[in-house]
Amino acid sequence: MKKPYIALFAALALSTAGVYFTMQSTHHDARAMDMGVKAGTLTLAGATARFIIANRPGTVFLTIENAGDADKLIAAASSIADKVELHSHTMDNGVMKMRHVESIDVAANATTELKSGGFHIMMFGVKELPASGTMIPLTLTFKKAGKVNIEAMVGEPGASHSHSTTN
Ligand SMILES: [Cu+2]
Repeated sequence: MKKPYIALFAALALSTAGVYFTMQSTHHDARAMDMGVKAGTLTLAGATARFIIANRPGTVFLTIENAGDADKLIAAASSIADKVELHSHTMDNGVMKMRHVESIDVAANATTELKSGGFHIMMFGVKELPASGTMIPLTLTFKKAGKVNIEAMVGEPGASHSHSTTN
């Protein structure tokens, strides 16, 4: 009587292992993102994307840890967006303004944070609003580290970034 159960358990264990190895061997998934994606001396972690409503630009924040020489984030792209830009936020007479920048410096042996009120990545022309909790693909290009594929977790639309406030 017990044998079928053991066989079933073994089959389940094997299929679980199969899924695990598939996830490990494919490009970066949510689990890998938690650990950070490594590229040369860089570790990219905690990428999150925020979308307010369809046809409005989405914002991406992440942390770039650099264990080596200075680098530069020079471009970003995504298969779900028409255009992805690097932006800065600066205070201008008490008003937060954003500006399209050519690059974002990644300091040597330091952590660079792309965050609300600072440097960030903006996605334009995202036709279908990604559901919160899903992962969206993003390719970041660094001057030294080259192209790095990451995935950003889509956050709640309510906690979104706006260009006219500090949020
Ligand atoms: Cu912006």
